[in-house]
Formats: sequence, C-alpha cells, structure tokens
Amino acid sequence: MSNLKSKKISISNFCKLIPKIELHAHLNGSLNEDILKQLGCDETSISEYQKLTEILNKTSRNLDECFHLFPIAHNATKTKEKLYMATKSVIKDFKKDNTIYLELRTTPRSEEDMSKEEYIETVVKCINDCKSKYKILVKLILSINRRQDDNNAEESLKIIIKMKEKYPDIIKGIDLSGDPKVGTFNENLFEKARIAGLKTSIHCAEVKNNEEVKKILDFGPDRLGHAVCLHPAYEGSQENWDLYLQKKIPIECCLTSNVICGTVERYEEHHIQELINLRLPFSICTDDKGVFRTNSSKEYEHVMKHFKISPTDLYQFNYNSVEQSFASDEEKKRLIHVLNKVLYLFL
Ligand code: 6MZ
Repeated sequence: MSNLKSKKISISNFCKLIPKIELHAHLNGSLNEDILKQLGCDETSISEYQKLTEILNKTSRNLDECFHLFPIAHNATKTKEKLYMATKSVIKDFKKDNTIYLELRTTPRSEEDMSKEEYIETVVKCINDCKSKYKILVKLILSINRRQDDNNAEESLKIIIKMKEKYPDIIKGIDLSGDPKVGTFNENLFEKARIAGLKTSIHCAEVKNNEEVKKILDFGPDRLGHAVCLHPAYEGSQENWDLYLQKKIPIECCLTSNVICGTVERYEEHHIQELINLRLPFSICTDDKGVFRTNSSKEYEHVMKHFKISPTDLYQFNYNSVEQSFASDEEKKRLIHVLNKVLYLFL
C-alpha cells in the first residue's frame, strides 16, 4: 500500500474510508444520544448520560461509573418497538462508519410486554430487515450477564439454543459479560452452549481475577473479550499468560473502553502492543460506542497513531479479524473479496 501522504489521505480519513470489521459491540451500550431521545428517554436521563459520558471521557477512570450508564439505555428499550428502533439505529451507525461486518451482542431481557424469546426475535427481525437495505452483514451473539444466577442463566441458555436452531444464519455465539466484579464464569453452562454449536466469546480479565482467567483459558473459548489483566505485568498472571501463549485465543481489544474505565492507564500502554509485537491474534473493537463516544474508525485511528502502525499493517489486521469472525466460510470469502477490492484504491 502506498504512502498515505503521497495520496494526500490523513490517517483519520484512511480509517474512515476503509471497510471495517467489528467483533465486539454491545447493543445497549452502542446507542447514541439522538436515538435515546427518539426512544423517549427523559431529559434528566439524557443529561445524566451526557454528563457522565463527558466526565468519563475527560476525567474519571472508573469501571463502576460506566456500569451506571447501561440502565439508562435499558429503560429506553423496554418494548419491542423501541428495541427494534434501537437495533436499527446501531446498525445504521456502523454502516455509516463503513463497517461491512458487525457482530452485535446483547443480553436477552424479559420486560413487562416482552419475553426473552421475543427480545431475541425482535433483534433478529431487525437484522434481517436491515440486510438488503444497508448492505452490512450482521450477526448476533447473545450474552449471559454475570449477575444472572445459575437458574436464570440456564433458562437464558435454553432460549438461546432454541433461537439459534431457528435462526442459524444470524445467531452465531454466546458471550459472558456484565460487571466483571460480580459473579463468575460457569464452565458447565458454556460447555453446553458449545455442544449446541454456539461459538463462545468470553469477557476475560477485565479486572484482575487470576483464578477465573485460568478457568476460562482451560475452557478455551473461541475468542476473549478485553483480556487486560492477563499480561504478566499483572501480579501472579505469568502462569495464565504462558497458558494463553500456548492457546493463542484471539482477543477483542477495546482500547477506548479500557482507557476510560481505567483498566489501562493510557492508550500507549494498551496490551495490544504486546499482541502486535508477538503476532498474536486480535481484533480492534468499540465495546460500547455510545457510552464511550467512539466508533470503529476512531479505534482504528488510535491503533495507528499510538502504536505507529502502517496502513498496510492496519489493513492486514482487518483481514485477520475476518478470519476470527463467526461468519461462515462463504461469507468470509465475500468479506475478503470486498477488502481486496478496496485495497486497490489505496495501492
Ligand atoms: C462487561 C459489558 C461492558 O447486552 O444490554 N457490557 N460487560 N464489560 C464491559 N466493558 C465496559 N460493556 C457492556 O448491552 C449492555 C450490556 O453489555 C454489557 C453489560 O452487561 C451491559 O449491561 P446489552 O445490549
């Protein structure tokens, strides 16, 4: 790929223009303020959202504060109509940012007028409706929240498996997410999911928890979310790091999220550097683009700027993300074809 300067393309524009792959985006964390308003979110909640996102982006470095923001989005998506609108707006936002492949994840909730099953049906319907209109390939990962007790998680899993059988082209995987300081990884539950043919992406080591990280690595999910405190710089994690180096599980890196939540001090100190140096598999992701006021382009740009990555290498990371995705082989081929086609524009 030729030098961007000779083509008069800034790093920022390059990151906006190239087709992107997103593997870690939480639906309700990805809502922008406009859609929250359209969904009827009251002024107090919106201003709390604005205030908190501003504070989070400028000063505070605290995971707990981020978790105060999710209930605002959850309150705004309590009906099928609103959930549908929210899903559509997130897909549109990613499309506008030139994302060609999006793996959206969300936690099925039961509300007064919506069962968990209906929650999933609504998101799947929206994904299907957007397919031809927005020309973006969207897959769904369903989340189990760490706060769910065993019975509730088992109930969710049964529904998720049933829905996966009904919509095998859309529902691809299962995730464990939620406040990392609460609950634990239940390997039996995820083993059942794996046997049922679901891919697994597990939030791992977002905070220090060596015992749980060992359990997750022994289980060997298809991908890991965050994996911040897995690095040997964290006390007592050398053994886990060695195990991880044997397994080489792809890591979904969410730079802005980690910096804002304070689990990583500065962009330059992000563990993605180590993954790049050691040629370990990773993808560049947004996590919660609404809460963290980011998007895929900005995340790609952070990687280029803070780690002095060339356009060619960045583009290669994109190809690697396709490989790590839960798309079918045929879909991966089509995505590679799109990446190849656009590559020629920058040659
Ligand atoms: C862990 C996170 C998260 O599922 O309602 N979530 N879990 N770590 C993070 N890092 C900041 N960001 C988001 O989307 C919102 C939910 O995703 C999980 C939390 O459970 C949050 O409530 P859905 O669509």
